[in-house]
Amino acid sequence: MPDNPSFSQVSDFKFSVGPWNLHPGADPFGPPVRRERKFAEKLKIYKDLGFDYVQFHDDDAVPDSVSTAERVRTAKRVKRMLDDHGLQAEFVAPRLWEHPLTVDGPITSNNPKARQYALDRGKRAVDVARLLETNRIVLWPAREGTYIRESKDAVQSFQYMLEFVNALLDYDSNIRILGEMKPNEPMDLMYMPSTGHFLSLCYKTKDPSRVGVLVESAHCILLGIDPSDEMAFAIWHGKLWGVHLNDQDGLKYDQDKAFGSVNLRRAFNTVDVLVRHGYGKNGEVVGLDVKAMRTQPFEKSYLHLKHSKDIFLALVEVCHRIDRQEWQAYREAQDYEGLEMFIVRNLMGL
Ligand code: 3MF
Ligand code: MG
Repeated sequence: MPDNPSFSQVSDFKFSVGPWNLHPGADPFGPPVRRERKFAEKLKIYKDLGFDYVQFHDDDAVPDSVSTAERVRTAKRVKRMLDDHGLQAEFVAPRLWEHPLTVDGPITSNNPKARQYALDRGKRAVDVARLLETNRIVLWPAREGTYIRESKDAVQSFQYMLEFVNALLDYDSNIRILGEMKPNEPMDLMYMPSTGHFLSLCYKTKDPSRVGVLVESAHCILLGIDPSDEMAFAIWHGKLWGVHLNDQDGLKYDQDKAFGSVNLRRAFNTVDVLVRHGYGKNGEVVGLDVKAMRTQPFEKSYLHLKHSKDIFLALVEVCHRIDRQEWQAYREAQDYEGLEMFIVRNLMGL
């Protein structure tokens, strides 16, 4: 069957990763086991592996230790390094979870000083984004929830989140804000656990056309829902502006495993929804948020990036090759046992 022209082609897909995706392997129970690579070494690996974009937290580009006077110069140096490697910045995300003022979630904190910190940090991220020449700001509200329910007023907290987004929209009329929602970790319960929650906030902002979402596979799995459905929901709103692809073995801690490595069929459905809806044709990037296993030696601790990208592209091929007429016939006959075997056969290459 000929390719459907509205489908994304392999060439429509541009890939990104963040500096934290090449990491020394520390986890909450043990120290680093590998050397930290220099930023330039990371950029070279990204380029060699065929990535086009880099994801940033504000301090990945401009560390907190850099003085205000030096910020612009530092960010410009990072931009030049990107240029030198033929890479672009995909987004900048304000790091809103490490400073002492963020312990109780700075945006929804009861402490006005913490809320002011969130705003200042958000604006700093926008400044960095401008210098890196991207207009995408990702908001992962790491601690915007509660340790105990009685500690905050939930209605007031939603209002604080709306005011935060509005303040950033006001600060720069060019930026777009992509909410990356997650149901838990580091908090027990988040105020906006799902894409749907953030989308409903988006329509209350002063400029909904500049607010959308980034959907991460693992976050959906932690929520007990299917990533492809969550992406479909955002696509239906015209608001799937970013993805973080990875995999996750059930309702555990956030694992950031290589894309497709746990559940290939779930990964296929994810790729299929992106391919069928032309993801990437309007500049959307295929972001990975994956981590190397702690057992990997330094020399091989980039393979999770390569493998995730290879699996994604192999699944794009399956999407193009699979017999859509046969698929449709199973649907029409309501022969779902047959459809299931058809999908599994295609995934096994049989
Ligand atoms: C948390 C995440 C983060 C965010 C990143 C950008 C390390 O579960 O997925 O990745 O994606 O901070 O907002
Ligand atoms: Mg992520």
